[in-house]
Amino acid sequence: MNIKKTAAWDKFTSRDITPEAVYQDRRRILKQMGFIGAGALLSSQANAGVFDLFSSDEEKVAFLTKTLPFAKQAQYDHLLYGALTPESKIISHNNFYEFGTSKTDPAENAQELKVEPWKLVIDGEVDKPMTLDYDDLLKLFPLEERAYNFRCVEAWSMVIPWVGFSLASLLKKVGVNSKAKYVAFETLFDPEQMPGQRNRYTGGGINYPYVEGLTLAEAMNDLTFMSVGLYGKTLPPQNGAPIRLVVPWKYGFKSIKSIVRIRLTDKQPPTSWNQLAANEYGFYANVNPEVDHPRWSQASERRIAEGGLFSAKRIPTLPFNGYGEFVADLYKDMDLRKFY
Ligand SMILES: Nc1nc2c(c(=O)[nH]1)N[C@H]1C(S)=C(S)[C@@H](COP(=O)(O)O)O[C@H]1N2
Ligand SMILES: [Mo]
Repeated sequence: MNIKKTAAWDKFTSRDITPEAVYQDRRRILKQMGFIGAGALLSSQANAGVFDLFSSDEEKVAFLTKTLPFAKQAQYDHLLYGALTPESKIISHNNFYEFGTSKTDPAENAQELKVEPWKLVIDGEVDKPMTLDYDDLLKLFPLEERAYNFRCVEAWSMVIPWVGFSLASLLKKVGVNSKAKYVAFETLFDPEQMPGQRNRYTGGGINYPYVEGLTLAEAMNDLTFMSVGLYGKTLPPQNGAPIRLVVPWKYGFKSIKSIVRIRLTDKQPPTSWNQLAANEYGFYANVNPEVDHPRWSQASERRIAEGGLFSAKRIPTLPFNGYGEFVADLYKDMDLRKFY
């Protein structure tokens, strides 16, 4: 291996290189090192080898992402409870079952996810169906930074500074018609790139593609965010590149990654975790300390900070994950035990 450590990632941190150039250069380097193409090592060994080039997660992410321009949006910052989770934790402790079911699998297995070209189709009950390409995702809307509390249904949590735009701005652009009542989302289906989609055991039993959904009112709420980045750079593959949903008052599984389709419908769409275990994961999945998961309490959460999961402190979980003043009204006539 005669590539110097610094050379491998330095060239990717500059603002003005295109993502395609980054991707091609990354492929070239991986190829030179024998990780892809004829004679490549088995993929798990190959991935371990790629990461031997880097001495930290920050170096890995610099290799994979580019800086984004954005305006800071502090409107919801007073609702954060706790400091930002370090970037190194956000990009190394992930749920992305398409790349394996353990928390470290996505960071190891997702690095070759090809995000350009990308197509995001928005269709169904809309006036002007649209297909956005990779550049559109980053350029069609002014980008904002929004830091949100993020809580997984497994009772760990983080505070994540996302970069993106509100889903409402996208829905306004396509023009939602009067038949639309729900919004359905779909992740890329590509078993060649996503080992978890090749058989039901490696993919955690999910019937792929991963799908999610919101009511139209939830989708139009200003908090509902389309993220194209975090910590000021494009999303690393393991966090759902090139574009993912973030719904901060709901359990993390609603925040679907690597989206290829957004469809407006008149019927409540199926959702992946609900299909897998309807008694454990509802359609609404609002963070609620008073409704326990059948197998564990939701009253508190382990907040991931510097030390990672093992030294994470337990803190109380807040109704709607702290965002009640902006969303509780959406559910005022609902029994939240029934509509969990
Ligand atoms: N396509 C897809 N989206 C997904 C998942 C997944 O496995 N596949 N996991 C969900 C779960 S359970 C959580 S907690 C969040 C994790 O996001 P993060 O890895 O960026 O923290 O992504 C959600 N979105
Ligand atoms: Mo989750």
